[in-house]
Amino acid sequence: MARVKTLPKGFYLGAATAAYQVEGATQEDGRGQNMWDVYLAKHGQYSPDPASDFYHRYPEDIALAKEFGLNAIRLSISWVRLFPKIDGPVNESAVAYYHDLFKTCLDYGITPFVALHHFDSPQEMLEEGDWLNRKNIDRFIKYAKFCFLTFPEIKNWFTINELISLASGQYLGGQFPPNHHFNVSEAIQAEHNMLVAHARAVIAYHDLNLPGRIGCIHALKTGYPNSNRIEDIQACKRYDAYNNRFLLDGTLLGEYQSETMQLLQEVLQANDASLTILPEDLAILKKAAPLNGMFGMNYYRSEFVREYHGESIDQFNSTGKKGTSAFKFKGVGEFVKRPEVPTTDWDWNIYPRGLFDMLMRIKRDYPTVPTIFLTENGMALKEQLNKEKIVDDSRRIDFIDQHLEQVLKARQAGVNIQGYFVWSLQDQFSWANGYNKRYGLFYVDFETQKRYPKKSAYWFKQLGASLEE
Ligand code: BGP
Repeated sequence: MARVKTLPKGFYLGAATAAYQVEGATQEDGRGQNMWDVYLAKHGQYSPDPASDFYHRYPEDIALAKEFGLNAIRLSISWVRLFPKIDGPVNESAVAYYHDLFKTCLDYGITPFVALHHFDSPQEMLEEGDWLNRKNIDRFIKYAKFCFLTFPEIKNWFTINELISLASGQYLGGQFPPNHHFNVSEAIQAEHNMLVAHARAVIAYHDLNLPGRIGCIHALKTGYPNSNRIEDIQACKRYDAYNNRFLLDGTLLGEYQSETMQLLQEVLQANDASLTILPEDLAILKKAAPLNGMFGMNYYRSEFVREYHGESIDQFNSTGKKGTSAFKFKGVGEFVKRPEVPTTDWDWNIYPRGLFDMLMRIKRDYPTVPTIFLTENGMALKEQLNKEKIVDDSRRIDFIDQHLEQVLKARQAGVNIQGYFVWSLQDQFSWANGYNKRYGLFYVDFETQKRYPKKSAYWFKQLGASLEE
């Protein structure tokens, strides 16, 4: 029995998507190639086409969102659809496509929150070092300004989605192109450069004086020391500095606090790594921080951390075979599974309290934080339609319910959080896992592309109705 039955007035109840994970149509209408197109074609774990065929079926998906109680949606723009050559002319058919997508949302009274970059750098950008090359920051700003001016109907912009997951996927775990393993200099440099790119886009948006707001999205995970041992407490602080604090400082304070840098130095030293911060970077971060009009937080899980000084290992569970993952980061710490904490089939801890703790920590340590949105939260399941063409995803309902409860608790404790976006709207493929890791409110039969509302969609409909009472 769900505990959350009503939502506060004015609350955004949404669902999230990412262009590459839903659109498909990677070869249509003059679209260029992004780094995933090339990587997946070479390694062939799965095909990005047809994905959820959102490129053609968005009218149906947006209508379903409306019918099932949502009043907001997260979308992203595919950079290579808009600019097939990174320094080339705009693709007008992509402009028309996104105008129509946004109009469809607005006509239904569904507010679109749009990200400029959701893990999908153009291949040309990757070939020139992706975020490690500052020339690409200039290109991103050009692309961002184009979007701000071309799509004035969008009033809620996000710059970059999950800087940490992108940097770690590319340069630590190696599940994302260019598939480097524990290159700590690259990972932390990419994070810093993306923070600068975010800050420059925020300043550019502000300078254009448009009637909307902008922010970035961080994937935050609360770290808990696995024991009271001082070594585990210190390991947890280093993990937190790498995963959360460096990014929160850079975005919300516009400066890296000395304790953050001290902890990060320990991470760098243990890995013979280095980080270059230019003086002008700091000025940019400082200027942008108060101009953030909102803050997106993605939350899925928390971690229990034990000290670790051996060689780094990321054993990645991409198949949903429980208990097959391990993460050990030299000089930082290793993740420990705790018998009392349930996990998903992909070994992600289910720990709603971590969401509350992170929201309270942000309120305490970053009191100037603008309006917060929980921009992603959800549970992956392996699912099939039953004979009645229903998916009983009660476990997902329970997961979302427990997390929403923590959001409402945090609001009562004074956290300014104004919306919840479930990951994901419809089933879509997962970057490093493929098509069998489903998160959607709507089941997608990838053969026929037919949509089927899951039990969770009906529950969402009731929640959505409570907003109108
Ligand atoms: C976030 C991404 C999403 C999505 C989600 C689930 O990191 O922003 O794009 O994929 O996590 O992750 P996964 O697909 O790895 O299960």
